[in-house]
Amino acid sequence: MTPGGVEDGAAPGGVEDGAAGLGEREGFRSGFVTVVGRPNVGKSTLVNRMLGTKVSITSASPNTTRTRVRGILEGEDYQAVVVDTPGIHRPRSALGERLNDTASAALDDVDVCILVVDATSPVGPGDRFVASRLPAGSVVAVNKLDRATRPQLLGQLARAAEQLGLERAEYFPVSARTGRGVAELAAYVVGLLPPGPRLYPEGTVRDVPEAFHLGELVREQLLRVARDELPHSIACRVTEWDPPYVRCEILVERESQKAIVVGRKGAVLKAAGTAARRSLPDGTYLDLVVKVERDWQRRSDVIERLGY
Ligand SMILES: Nc1nc2c(ncn2[C@@H]2O[C@H](COP(=O)(O)OP(=O)(O)OP(=O)(O)O)[C@@H](O)[C@H]2O)c(=O)[nH]1
Ligand SMILES: [Mg+2]
Repeated sequence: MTPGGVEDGAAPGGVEDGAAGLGEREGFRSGFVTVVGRPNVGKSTLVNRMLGTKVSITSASPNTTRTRVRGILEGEDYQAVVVDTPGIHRPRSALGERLNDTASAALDDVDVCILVVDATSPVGPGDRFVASRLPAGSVVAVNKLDRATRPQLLGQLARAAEQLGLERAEYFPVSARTGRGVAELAAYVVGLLPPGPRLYPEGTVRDVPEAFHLGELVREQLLRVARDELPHSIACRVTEWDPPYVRCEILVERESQKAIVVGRKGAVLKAAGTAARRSLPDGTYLDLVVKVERDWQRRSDVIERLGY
């Protein structure tokens, strides 16, 4: 059996059904909240924090997120589809170009944009480039508040307001890591949603195919041990989804990288498998297979096959 929908193509249930479709009350509001910014500013950590659960993987290296990842934030009278996106950057490979295209496309159809900037590093050309593509009324989250001193934070808020060139923007200091300020940000964003129907059945947490999500969890574990260029070279793809048997391929670009990912006596691979299995039903057999796919980052056919 091949994994159902490795591609991110599943239409949200009931969108076509219109306002009556999923039993929402009068005055219901809904829409898309897209989170954008440079790599590594904490977009995925923030999305997870807003949703109270992990929908998107995070790591200390840039360009971790490679696809649009949708999580659903809901209350009695609203449903927000919170969309995590790849960090927008100066691309150096076909993969990098794909990530930028994905992030840009996510800006086409949004109700609210959250631009995330890092409180601990200066607002720079990368932030301004992203900001220049955002609609008026976007929301700026100045993240990593836990690591910034008060003067640093105040300086960053002033610089963001002055340099990002965003009209009618609101600024929120937050720490995605500790959660500080995130409830206020989420409440503000929910208040901006237009009237609209429920977009997903009540209780939906994320719109990411299970097989793809599992591959991501495996990759997240491997990113913890990866250094230098290796994070960019790792890709994970579930090639068989036949519970309790699940097979996940791990691609790297060179033999030397394979040795790192496998680890001494298979220790790294084993630890990654154990951690990833925690999110699978008991008794699942997770088969991890490492393969060398030379320079896959530069090959659009492989990028396509990986679902990026
Ligand atoms: N101290 C601190 N670190 C944070 C905070 N938010 C995120 N981080 C760290 O910043 C790093 C990047 O976080 P991600 O959420 O993966 O960043 P991202 O913007 O999604 O990155 P890409 O997907 O690569 O574009 C990780 O090491 C996070 O733990 C925060 O509020 N405080
Ligand atoms: Mg991310």
